[in-house]
Amino acid sequence: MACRPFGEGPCKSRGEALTPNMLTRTSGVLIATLLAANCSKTPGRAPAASYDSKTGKLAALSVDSNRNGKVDTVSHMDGTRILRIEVDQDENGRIDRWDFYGPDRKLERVGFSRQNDGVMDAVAYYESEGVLSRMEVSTRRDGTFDRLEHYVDGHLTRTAEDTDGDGRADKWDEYGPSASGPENIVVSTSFDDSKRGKAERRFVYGQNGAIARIEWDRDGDGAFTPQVASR
Ligand SMILES: [Ca+2]
Ligand SMILES: [Ca+2]
Ligand SMILES: [Ca+2]
Ligand SMILES: [Ca+2]
Repeated sequence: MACRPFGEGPCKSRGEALTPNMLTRTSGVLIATLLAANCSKTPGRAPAASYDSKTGKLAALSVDSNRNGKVDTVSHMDGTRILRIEVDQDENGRIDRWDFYGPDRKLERVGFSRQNDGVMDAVAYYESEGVLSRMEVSTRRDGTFDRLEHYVDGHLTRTAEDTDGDGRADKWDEYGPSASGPENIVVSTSFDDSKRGKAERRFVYGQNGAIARIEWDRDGDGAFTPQVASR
């Protein structure tokens, strides 16, 4: 599936994102499973291998990782190199997760089907082993990724969203530390109401989540000024 990125704009939502647990779960367990299954001496439990008819190289390994007689994990291979691992964890016949590996054999990104229907609607990118740096979400589940989430040290820091599907971000949320818990909370939301390519209106929130003030950048210089109350 191709990711169609969109312009992010100057600022930076709130996500029904995947759980942190889900996000940081890398495929180490899977690889271990594959290797273990590969080395298994038990008849009937070895992974089924298929080979490229032209090159003769290993092309795929099908594994029944929980040994219930049903294949739940398919590793697509180029010989000994893993290209992609597809997992159908609940064994409903539709893939829940795709692990993509780069040429350096490192996990590059993980695709998720958040509704578990075989449609990849979120893709997580990792900067190093298991550390989430970015998430792309297709909120309409149509193959277009219209929401970006940025993470620092596993914490959501900002998002950009294309709410009207024109290919450009028009809504940004900034996140900051919470006084009451480890997860960041949204501190401001900016809107590009006039579709000029940068935010012009901004809600700034207090720690209780309520709007503390409204700010404007009507001239587009990047500097926001508080709305003056009219009377
Ligand atoms: Ca199984
Ligand atoms: Ca499934
Ligand atoms: Ca837009
Ligand atoms: Ca301004």
